[in-house]
Amino acid sequence: MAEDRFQAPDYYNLDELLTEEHKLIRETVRAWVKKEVSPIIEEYAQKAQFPKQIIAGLAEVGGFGPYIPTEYGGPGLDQISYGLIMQELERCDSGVRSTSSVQSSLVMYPIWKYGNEEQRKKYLPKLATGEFIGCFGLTEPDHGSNPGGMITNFKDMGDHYLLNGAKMWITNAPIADIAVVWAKNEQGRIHGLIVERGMEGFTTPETHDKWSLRASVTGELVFDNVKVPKANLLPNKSGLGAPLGCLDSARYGIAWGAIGAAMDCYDSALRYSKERKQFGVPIASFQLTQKKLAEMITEITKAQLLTWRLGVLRNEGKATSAQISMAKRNNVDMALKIAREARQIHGAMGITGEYSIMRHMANLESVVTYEGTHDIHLLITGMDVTGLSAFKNDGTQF
Ligand code: TGC
Ligand code: FAD
Repeated sequence: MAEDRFQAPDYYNLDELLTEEHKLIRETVRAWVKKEVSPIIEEYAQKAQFPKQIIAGLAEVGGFGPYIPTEYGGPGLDQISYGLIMQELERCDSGVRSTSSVQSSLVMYPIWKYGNEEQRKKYLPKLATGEFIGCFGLTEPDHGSNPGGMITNFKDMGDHYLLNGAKMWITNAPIADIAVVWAKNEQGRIHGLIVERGMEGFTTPETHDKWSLRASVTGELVFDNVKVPKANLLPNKSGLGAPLGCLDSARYGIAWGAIGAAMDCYDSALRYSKERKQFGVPIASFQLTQKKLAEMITEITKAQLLTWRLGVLRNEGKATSAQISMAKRNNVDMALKIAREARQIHGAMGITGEYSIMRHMANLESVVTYEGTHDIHLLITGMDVTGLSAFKNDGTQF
């Protein structure tokens, strides 16, 4: 990839809404990304490998559990700081942000919120430093948008639980030391279990041939009569609301992350259009190019405002799941459209690894699907404003 020349757009002076601490955290992550990740990310994406060597640095800049309290090894930051970290990571690559999202919101968050003190002390400090990598198993081969239909199950065998089933499309599964797995008990109630690598009957085959999130590793979780100690059940919340609560935190991070990807595409397109000449003039002087750039910066600015406000609501404990859902959907859709327009502005160069655009575009095709597809999020907003669920659409609610 060409030198990382990123300049962050801030059309509405939104920096004035940030504290000095927020700006320091953002600059620290941005500098680390430019020095350590930007120079290698394209090579790893091309090779379809996760750059494991970034784990320690990611932990140092607060990428693992930004809001986890210091007593459990986390940095204890607020929600705006968490968002800014996600923005800076995804500015480089959605896969890097994914690594951080899963560890923070889908593994550390449930252990912190639904676990007991022994589980918190045992796992959180090691997850915060990256000594342990975690993954989150909710999706199954036949249950993606409808996780409530899951068939992975566990039986009470007296001194342990016996876990059977399979999860699919799991970020970090092949490299994970632990997995937070959602499964039904004999009464059909969903619970979270911590499954550790090395438990007999637990395997994590890798998913190959992805055209998206190539610098992030994805796999399956297969449970064949796995004996899980009773101490590994998360005791403080059960039901579908438990995994969905984790998704609230992760979707919030994605809303910020998508702005990062969009900012990178816009910044690159703006610079390229001023440097690239056709018909004797910079392509930035053509009205059709300016229309694209003007629409991009408008949409980025709207997303920045929406997401900053959501962060304030999260800090106050007032953000609803539906508000988070709206920001995830809007911002990922916005970033995907900007990536496609930016690709056009770069002409043929836009399809090469010389620029980050095509990688962002391909990555965002996963981001628009995981953590709830675009259409599922439309239906969440639809349900919130009408009070009527369109998910099952079987007429029983009328
Ligand atoms: P529904 O009947 O509406 O709700 C069941 C229970 O859950 C509660 N609830 C929530 N609680 C907390 N946060 C939320 N966001 C919640 N949404 C709902 C709800 O109140 C209810 O509680 P209770 O006490 O009444 O039982 O459930 P449903 O079966 O109709 O499904 C609703 C739907 C479709 C919105 C939900 O299932 C959904 O969000 N589906 C999308 C699935 C999804 O997002 N999967 C993500 C998998 S993880 C992933 O993709 C990681 S990618 C990682 C990366 O690399 O970054
Ligand atoms: P489906 O649910 O089969 O949906 C297919 C299509 O049908 C979509 O367009 C959807 O919008 C539409 N649809 C479904 N239901 C409705 C409805 N009621 N009304 C209208 N349209 C509907 N999961 C995890 O648990 N952990 C992870 O770490 C994880 N990481 C992932 C990493 C990657 C790279 C990817 C691609 C996925 C990951 N996922 C993970 C899975 C992800 O959450 C699911 O792919 C997603 O929830 C959608 O499920 P699905 O792919 O089965 O699609």
